[in-house]
Amino acid sequence: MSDLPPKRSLKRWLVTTNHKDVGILYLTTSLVFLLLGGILALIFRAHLWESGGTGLLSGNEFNQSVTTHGLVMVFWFLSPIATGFANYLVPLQIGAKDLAFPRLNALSYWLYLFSGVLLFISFFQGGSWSGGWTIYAPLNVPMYTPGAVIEASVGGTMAIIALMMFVISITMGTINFLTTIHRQRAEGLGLWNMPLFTWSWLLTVWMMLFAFAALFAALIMLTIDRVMLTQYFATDQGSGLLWAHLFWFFGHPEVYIVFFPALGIMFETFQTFCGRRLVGRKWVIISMILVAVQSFLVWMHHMFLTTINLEVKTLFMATTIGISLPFDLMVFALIYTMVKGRVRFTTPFLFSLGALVLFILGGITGVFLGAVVLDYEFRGTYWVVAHFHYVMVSGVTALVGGLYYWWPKISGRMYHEFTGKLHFAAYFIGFNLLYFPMFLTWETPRRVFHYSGGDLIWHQMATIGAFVFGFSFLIMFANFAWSLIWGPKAPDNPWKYSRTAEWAIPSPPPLDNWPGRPSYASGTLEFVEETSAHPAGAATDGGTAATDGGTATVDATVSESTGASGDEHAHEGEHADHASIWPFMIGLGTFIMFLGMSGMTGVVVELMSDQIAAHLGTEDVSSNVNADQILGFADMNYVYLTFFLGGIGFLSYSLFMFGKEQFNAPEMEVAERWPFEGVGNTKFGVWVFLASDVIVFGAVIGAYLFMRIWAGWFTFEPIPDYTWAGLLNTYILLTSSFTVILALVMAERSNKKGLMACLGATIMLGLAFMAVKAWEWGGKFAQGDYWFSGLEYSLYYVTTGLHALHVIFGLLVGGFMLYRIYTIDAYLEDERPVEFFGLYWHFVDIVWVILFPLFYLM
Ligand code: HEM
Ligand SMILES: [Cu+2]
Repeated sequence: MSDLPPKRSLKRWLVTTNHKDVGILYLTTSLVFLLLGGILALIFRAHLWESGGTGLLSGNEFNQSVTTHGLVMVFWFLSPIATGFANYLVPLQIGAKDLAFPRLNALSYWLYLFSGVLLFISFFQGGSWSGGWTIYAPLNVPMYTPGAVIEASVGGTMAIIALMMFVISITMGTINFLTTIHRQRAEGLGLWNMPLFTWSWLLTVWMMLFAFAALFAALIMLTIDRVMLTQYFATDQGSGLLWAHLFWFFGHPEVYIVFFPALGIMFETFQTFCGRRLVGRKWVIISMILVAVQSFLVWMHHMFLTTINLEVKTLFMATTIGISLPFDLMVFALIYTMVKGRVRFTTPFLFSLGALVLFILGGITGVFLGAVVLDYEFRGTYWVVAHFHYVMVSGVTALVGGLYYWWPKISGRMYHEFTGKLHFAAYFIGFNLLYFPMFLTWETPRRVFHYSGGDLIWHQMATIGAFVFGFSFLIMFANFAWSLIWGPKAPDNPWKYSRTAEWAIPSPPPLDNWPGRPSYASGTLEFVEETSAHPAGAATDGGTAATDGGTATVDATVSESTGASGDEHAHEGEHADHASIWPFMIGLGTFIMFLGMSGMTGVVVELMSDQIAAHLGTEDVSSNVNADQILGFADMNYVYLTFFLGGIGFLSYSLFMFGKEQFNAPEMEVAERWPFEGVGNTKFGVWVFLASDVIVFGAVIGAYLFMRIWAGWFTFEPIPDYTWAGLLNTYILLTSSFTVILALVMAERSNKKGLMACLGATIMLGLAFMAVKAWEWGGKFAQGDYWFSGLEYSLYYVTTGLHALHVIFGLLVGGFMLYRIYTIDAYLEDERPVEFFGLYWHFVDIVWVILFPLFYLM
């Protein structure tokens, strides 16, 4: 850990872990992706100027542009821009000094940035993924995309791996934010009193945790299909439906994940610019919680056109339409806040209001799609395109409002108000010109560039709208550039009625956020001396604390009532160090490794070509796969191989250095933590991580059950014939759970030798498990049974292989800990890391206890 270089140096941005810096990085990066995604859209809208296409793009290029546009906008722009706001603002709104794990936060960012770079590299690998952002099976595996697209299989794999890397970044972010919001709230700030943006973000990250884990599992299976030739999504045995279930179990919550932060911004800006607290604030929060839970119960409305029976479809129609009720409540709360307050039409408010209008239109047209019968008609048409753009870009609208709202806080300067309004006018007109005609062209199939001549005029209007809409963003960038150079200095609080804590400190806020320790114990925000005794039993939820929401009658802003001023001198020296290069290095290592992995299919085929030929020559287990087509992939590409292996080396080294580095995250001594008082940040983080891992395994095991049931449970032929090997391994792992408990006992007694012996025994048992496993797999390979031999084989090898990877990861961590104990007497004073390792290890054991009967006995 070293000092933080000044903001003008590049180095600062490579090593920073400060939440405000990371927030700025997220915001700017996501805006760059917005531009890239927008340019793609303008290109394909230009192509659609004539009904047969203008010839600007080839068919395949059109598909790639549309697909990548969708992926970039949903994943690399819309989710991360909200993460940027959250990074900057959530700690400020809850009175924390930083996120719970600042280095992990920087790591999330670097993984995000590099994953986006990988996505765009895919264009130069023979062409990117072209099968739509929903990546439907079975078109998502190379065997089903012959001809020109097969050459693009490296690029296609790259896009999918890029998405996987993005999901890893998201998962780390969720762990970080959940720990932060649940454990780092300033004294007296109960959950109910949290500002609404933080509330919306809390629910967003909870949804992310579960939704993205399901996507992660799906992407793991897909990547293995593409790189190692397993057959999850290549069969006629339920592949297509399996993908749809996994994707939409993620995909529907995702639409709320991208919308919730926007909703949070709408609540904040409505309060500030209507000068009163949100009407029905508690009910709004309850509605948001309801939506968050219910979002996981509606995914099948994306599958109304499949063979799922009508009763189930009807049920999902009901849950879908039911979810609009809490949304109605939120919409009415916003409208009544306007009616009851005094509105000031500043730029941020205009954008929020615009977002509300668009959301209402998007919501109404969504109910059409939620009705089974109407969906039969509208599904797969431009109606859907129009609907989800109204909803999603409504979210974008509010987020743009957020950019204006917090611009003075982040940049320290005011933007130009009239130009802001001009931007809104161009934006709103452009938007509606772009998307409204799409409702009228609902007979045009989506993602197709040959539309009927009769729709020409609507498509041309949409294309014009697209350019107006795109151009409007240039006004915004010009405004911000002007502001940075010539804009007047922003006061601490430029908005009269904003009440959230970020407005109580200077613009931009100092590195350490607060003079002293923020506290809401008295009902309003105050800064107490860090050294003062902790008052016990502070009021946590009196409902009176002025933490959120303007008021038109009490004319007191936060900064007046708190007396916050510029005297942050006392704390400058204390936290001068926020720097670490290792998050960047780990991101780079992952980048190199994944870049290599995208080209490994050919290497795998080359290495296994004899077995593939022999296998597909003798028995035709999977009738869909043709040996010639697969063998056509053979290509011992040493460049990719080198990247892959080199990346693993680089990554391992960086992780090792990251683990060794001394870094103290700011822990809050006094904080509101209900209901997680006694847990500890890291432990909480480990639990959250394990919760997401449960979903990953749940989805993979679920895929096994799904396909086995599809085949007919008893006609499905399970693979293992070495039942006793599985049984032996069950004993071995269970024993290792005991040794890891003993290790904790030894650590608690500060018994170094005992600790090393018990941890060492755990590692030996883990190695024994892996040895038995290797023997078992070796035996099967000798019989000619490989992971590509058929669907049952894929299921067996991948599910147990994923578990084995978890064991290997545990062994690496365990080995690292052993090294730390040996070299620096680690964990003898503070045994908690041993406990966390134990939690993980027990989890891996429990998974095996589930896998063993499923694969070996049933
Ligand atoms: C207000 C309640 C909503 C309802 C009732 C609703 C309903 C639906 C339905 C039934 C579909 C499937 C249509 C089809 O594929 O035929 C759909 C598609 C979609 N919705 Fe919504 N939706 C709602 C809100 C949202 C929100 C909040 C977002 C995003 C922020 C969103 C984004 C999308 C997207 C991206 C698709 C496209 C799926 C695809 O690519 O096939 N929706 N919606
Ligand atoms: Cu949905």
